[in-house]
Amino acid sequence: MKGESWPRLAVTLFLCAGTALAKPGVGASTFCTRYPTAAACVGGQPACTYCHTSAPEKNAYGAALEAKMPPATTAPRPLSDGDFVTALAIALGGVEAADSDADGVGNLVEIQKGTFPGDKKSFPNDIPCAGGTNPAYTVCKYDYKYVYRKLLLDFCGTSPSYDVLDAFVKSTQAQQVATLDTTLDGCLATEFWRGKNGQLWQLAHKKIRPVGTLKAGEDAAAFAPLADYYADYHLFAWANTDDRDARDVLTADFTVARTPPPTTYLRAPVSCPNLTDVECGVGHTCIKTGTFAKFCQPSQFVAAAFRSGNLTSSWTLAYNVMFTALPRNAAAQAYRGYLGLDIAKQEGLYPIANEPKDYDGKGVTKPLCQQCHATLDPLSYPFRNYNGLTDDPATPGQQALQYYPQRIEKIFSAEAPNITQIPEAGFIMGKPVATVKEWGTVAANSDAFLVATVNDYWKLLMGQPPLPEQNAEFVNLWQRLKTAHNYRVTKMLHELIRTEAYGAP
Ligand SMILES: [Ca+2]
Ligand SMILES: [Ca+2]
Repeated sequence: MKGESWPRLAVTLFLCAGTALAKPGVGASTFCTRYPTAAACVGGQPACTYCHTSAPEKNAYGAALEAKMPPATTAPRPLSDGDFVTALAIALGGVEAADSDADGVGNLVEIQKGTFPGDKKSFPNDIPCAGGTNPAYTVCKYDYKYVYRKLLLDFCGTSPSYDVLDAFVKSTQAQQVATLDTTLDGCLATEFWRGKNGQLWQLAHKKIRPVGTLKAGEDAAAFAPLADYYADYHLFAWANTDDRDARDVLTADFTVARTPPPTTYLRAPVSCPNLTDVECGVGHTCIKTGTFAKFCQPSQFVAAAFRSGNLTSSWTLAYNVMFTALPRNAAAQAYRGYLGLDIAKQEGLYPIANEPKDYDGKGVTKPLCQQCHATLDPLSYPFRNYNGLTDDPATPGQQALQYYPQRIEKIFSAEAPNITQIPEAGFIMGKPVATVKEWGTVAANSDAFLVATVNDYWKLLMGQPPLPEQNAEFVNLWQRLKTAHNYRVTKMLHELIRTEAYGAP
């Protein structure tokens, strides 16, 4: 693979325009310590817009908080982190009863129901079942017939015949409940749901970001076959079907093969010295690369000891690392795709003290950049040895898409004076991690992963993110995905179809 032959992508730096918050991370964490089940805090932290219009201008809620902070005359600015936390905690309590944006609903109620206390156009809309009759369904109440039709449409892509629906309606409620469960299980095994380009693959698109003109392997592009992202879809589908752990998508050190229809996903052997292409599964070849053993999955060149699911897939390294020294895009895209935290939108900021260091000389210590890069750069450090497409001049064509120790020293040392000082240890969500494998484990075990996972399905099945009045059911679902179902998505889906949000027309 010749690095020079592909177009260089400009390094994307996150320019957090106009942010002059005094204490972005500290403020958000103080808020979430006080309101841990608020919609703005489940799995993440409130964005700057919670208190600001365009920073430093505050919205009505932010202004109300500021008025409760000790005046600058008695408490000179900037406050220390400790003083700020203490003062903000008092201020938060002091404005809970007020209705700062004058939309008729108090701040505390808005915080708990997931609407914005600083935006008068955002308020809870949970008028219970007012009027409205639909002759075909029992409106505003869980309706088994409605659920049966919706479930078949959502998970099987079909509608029931008149006779089938009639038989369902005439069965007892206990039978209807059982029919819904068996129907769901049947649908989850269909090509519509789990097959190539099926619903599950649609869910994965935003995480994987496929580019057909760069595809290798099955359905390879004629122009520039860089890597086979079907491997990423296979692992995602594996982790989200049958009795498997959804966290595998971020932590697996194995690869997954897809059978011909009826589609199942099989764990492929890590190395396959004696396997044939056929035994490796459809669309997969048993290959040997460089000094490593043979691998079953096409184009997965990272050695198993350094693999962490789709974080380190060939496609991730080809497309998100590409030619960059410090792979910020790889870290940011994983953070956004799998945890729902978009640093460019100032989500998931956990600034680390004395960061960023700007090892690669990109100017990220400038005030406008510093705030986001204090989170993003430490988030990216563990990826420093994962090589994209850049050649090591000493071994041209040998080091693409691999974990390559001393990668910065060997390939990028001329890019900036301090660049070789980039550490491999970094931070994710404020927690120190030594490697990408640790990064993946912390990410997969986080509330953010649970929230993002359930939110994906919720949006697919309900057509939009949870409404304020649905927040309680939503929180229950993602919390139980961990506590009751040990990360089995199939079990979560059986609960999801029981919710009022899904079953009330
Ligand atoms: Ca209000
Ligand atoms: Ca409001």
